[in-house]
Amino acid sequence: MSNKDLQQLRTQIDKLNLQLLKIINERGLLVQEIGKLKGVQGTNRFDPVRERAMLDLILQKNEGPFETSTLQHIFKEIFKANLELQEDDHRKALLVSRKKKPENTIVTVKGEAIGDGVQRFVVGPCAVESYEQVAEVAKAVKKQGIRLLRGGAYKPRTSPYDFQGLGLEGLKILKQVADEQDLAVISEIVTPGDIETALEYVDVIQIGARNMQNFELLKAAGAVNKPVLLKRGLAATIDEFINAAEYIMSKGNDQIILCERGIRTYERATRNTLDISAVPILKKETHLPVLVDVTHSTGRRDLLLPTAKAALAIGADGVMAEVHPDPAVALSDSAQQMSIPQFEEFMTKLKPVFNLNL
Ligand SMILES: [Mn+2]
Repeated sequence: MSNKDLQQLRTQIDKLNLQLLKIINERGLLVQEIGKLKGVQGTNRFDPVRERAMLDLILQKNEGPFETSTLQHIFKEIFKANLELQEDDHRKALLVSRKKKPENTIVTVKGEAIGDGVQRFVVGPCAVESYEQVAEVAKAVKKQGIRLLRGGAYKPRTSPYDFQGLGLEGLKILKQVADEQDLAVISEIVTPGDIETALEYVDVIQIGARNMQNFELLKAAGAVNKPVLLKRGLAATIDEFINAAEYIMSKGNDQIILCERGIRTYERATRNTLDISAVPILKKETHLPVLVDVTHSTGRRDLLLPTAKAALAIGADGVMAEVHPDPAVALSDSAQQMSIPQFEEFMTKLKPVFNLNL
């Protein structure tokens, strides 16, 4: 074979490479279109039956010189790349993603700009039990320069026989105390039907861990003009958490605060396992503020301070913790709520370490 022949053959190869390139990209475009259709229909992007049929067709039509198994391997790689292309496209499209909006979302609640770089605290009792109880905690919260008061009026409990919360009466108490002390109220709502009523009483609607994938509730919260604090589900992946936030934002409400609250693992030393690395991942993947709930992630009073330090050090926009005037008699979460003196000590130990602007 002369050098000239070799050159000619190589030119032909180059031509074929360009044709392959064009065909592979054309295929990619078609697959993206299919992905959009599937997105609308809500069907799974990966369809193994369809993939098997495509591989069988290659087997039928292969005339060589390549072995069918070799070709099937090459095609399998093409299929994989195409599937990834669909998923990239899908992620790009998420409204909560950094890809969609590179700058941080700041959620302003009664003048408190959550996500502006200053780390904040959300503190209050687990459950609203009485006016006196909430008022006492609120005073201690305000004394620390904190303006975000939490409290549960509707309590989704593990057992139906446990205290279920005061309901609307609880929201009224929170609102009264917050008005008296000029604080903002964050409280959980558990049914879509209660959202309208809650607007009158709360400054932030909380969607709790057990309801993170209650899609009707997410959609209802997405349809109102009120900030939403969304907690990560107890067995939810970060991707599922992000998609839950997307449910809210897809309905028009972009005032969303995410809250990591621990996930269920095999570890029993803590009530849940605080997934601390979720914080920078969520900050990277989304433009939303991220809080860490140290009370429910640990379930242990002795771990509140070290986990709060970890949360602030890793870049959380705030820390959520529960405080009760007399934790021993609390109707819920008595093992992990701080007493008021314990809370004061907690804040005293955090203030010199972090720039909390308090
Ligand atoms: Mn609690």
